[in-house]
Amino acid sequence: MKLTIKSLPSLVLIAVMFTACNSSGTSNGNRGALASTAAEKVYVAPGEHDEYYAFFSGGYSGNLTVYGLPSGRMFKEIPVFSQFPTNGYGYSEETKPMLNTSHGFVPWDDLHHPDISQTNGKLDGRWIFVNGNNTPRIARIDLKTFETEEIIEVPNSAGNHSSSFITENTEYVVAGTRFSVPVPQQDISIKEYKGHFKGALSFISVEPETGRMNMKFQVMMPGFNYDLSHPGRGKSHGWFFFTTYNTEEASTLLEVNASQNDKDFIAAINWKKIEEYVNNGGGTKMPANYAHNVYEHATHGAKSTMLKEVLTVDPTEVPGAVFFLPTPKSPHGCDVDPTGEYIIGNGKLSADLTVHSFDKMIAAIEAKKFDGEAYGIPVLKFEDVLAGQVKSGGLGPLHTEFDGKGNAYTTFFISSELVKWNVETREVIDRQPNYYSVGHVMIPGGNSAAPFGKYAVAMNKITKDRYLPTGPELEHSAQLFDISGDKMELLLDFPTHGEPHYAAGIPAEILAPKSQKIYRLEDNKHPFAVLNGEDTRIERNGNEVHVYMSMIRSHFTPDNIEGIKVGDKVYFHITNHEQDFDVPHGFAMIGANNAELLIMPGQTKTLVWEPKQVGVWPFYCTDFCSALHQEMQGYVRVSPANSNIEPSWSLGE
Ligand code: K7E
Ligand code: CUA
Repeated sequence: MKLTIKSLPSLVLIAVMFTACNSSGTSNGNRGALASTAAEKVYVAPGEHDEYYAFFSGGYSGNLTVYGLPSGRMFKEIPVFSQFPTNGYGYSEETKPMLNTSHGFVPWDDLHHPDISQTNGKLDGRWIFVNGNNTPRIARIDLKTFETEEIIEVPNSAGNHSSSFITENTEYVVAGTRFSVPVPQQDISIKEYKGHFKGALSFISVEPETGRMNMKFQVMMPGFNYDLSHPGRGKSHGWFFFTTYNTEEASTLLEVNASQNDKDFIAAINWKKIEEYVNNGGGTKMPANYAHNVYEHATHGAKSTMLKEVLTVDPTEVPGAVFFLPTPKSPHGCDVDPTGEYIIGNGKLSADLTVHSFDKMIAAIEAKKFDGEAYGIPVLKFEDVLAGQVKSGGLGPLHTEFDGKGNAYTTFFISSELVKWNVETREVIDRQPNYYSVGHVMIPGGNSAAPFGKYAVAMNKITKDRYLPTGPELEHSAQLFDISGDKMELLLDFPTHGEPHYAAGIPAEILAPKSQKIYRLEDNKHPFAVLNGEDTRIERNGNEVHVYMSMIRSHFTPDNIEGIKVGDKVYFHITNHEQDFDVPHGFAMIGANNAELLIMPGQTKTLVWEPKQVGVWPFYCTDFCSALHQEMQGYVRVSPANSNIEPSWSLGE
């Protein structure tokens, strides 16, 4: 079927009708979920552990959620770009700097693509990188502590979507702009978009020991939309591939105007070549303003630094570094197979999948077989780089993942299905319906040279009748498939939180043994920590009051505080003296305008409270920590602003 813009709405309608009336359990997939073998395959007996961790992006929740596979049980939500009252992230004084940006404090984002660090193309399980789309940021989460350790803002970027994918030795985490913008930002008419806006592709280096990120360089590309990206690997290591759409450079009604060209491009970037160029002094430093926020486990606190300069590279100045591969038709996913030979472009408006060959691309470049240029960047000929097409018979292809056994799995949003095909022969092997309208699919290690091809998880956009109704909105649904055989078998539906776009999975045996149990008190370098009895105190400095407090089962030291006045700004610096796994304490203060705190064993955290009313006000522990948890409480006496009562504290008097 030829897909035109005019026919698209009716296709969407047909697809919706198809999926909506296909819910009566008549398909293979649905029966599979009811079969007892499927139940056995996902049953993790009480006390047993799952085989894989799966990290799901939270989309507009701004956070990352952690699940077990195959059970589909949710283990944790890791706050990244969003304030999280559950543990005080983004509310405590220590973590507020993590959410600082050039736009000020931005306590949420739209998180799409987790990617786990790699060594030699294999998952090493040290860190997971994620992108914030809205206020362009990349975050690094430590997989020993499951805490966000670092966030770097991406200047000259907007809708940071072709992010945050890493190279095979985690040399770089790469972030591409979805929306092109004026660079530097300026006050010009939107009608001047064409030719005047730029698309920045950022290469953020990762320090091998610590994981620290540094904005190494930005390639300033033409003003297209850069949608997704993946690294080369194996023989294509050193290259990075980005899908583009809106090569028309339309600035209004993109739904129509950005769908005019029969082909858009995959941009192939030889980052090794550009790295060499900048290491030899190439590139142009330009003024910029972007935040770099780093959390230190030693001090249990974050610092935000504003950076003022970024190194930009004009791709036409580095011959042989950037090429365009014509790809039909507004491609979304850009996926590289585990061998590094095939680059798959999924044209959202094309029924066929485009499979490019890395070898053919190199041969065409060496033979200088170009088909013109775009803004000085050579365009290769479609036929010269094409390995072949998958006549999929599906509609609206989005994303592809690999099982490491020569098969690819592509999601189709419109026809709502997962299609398995052979990477070499490009023949379709199997197709299974999704309920409904699938976005990404994830196979643990699927974006690496060595995937674990046992399970695939489809992440669906529409849940509809799959769960009990919960008002107008339902949580999105994930579907777990067993992909160990020729045919995929649907095993399980489970709800996910926020809007998962991509996910990343890793065998539990890689992460679990390294998981940190406590923070050692003797390593606590927090400047306001209370490490022994003498440190407990209250200091007044004008209307700022610092309370140095500790907690252990089942009391606070101190538990009674006097001499606080209306109009004071009270900083509770609280150190958890427990050294036992899984024994946090909470701290909640009546009338606090921020959050409570959840403080891990050995950690110090600070909550600010500004009392507004005279009286005696209680605080308490929010985490049921012992049989005497309900006794874990205290009082603060608040006197009038003009009172002379000196600060004092007590315990057990
Ligand atoms: Cu297709 Cu942001 Cu990767 Cu959503 S994206 S589905
Ligand atoms: Cu400490 Cu409850």
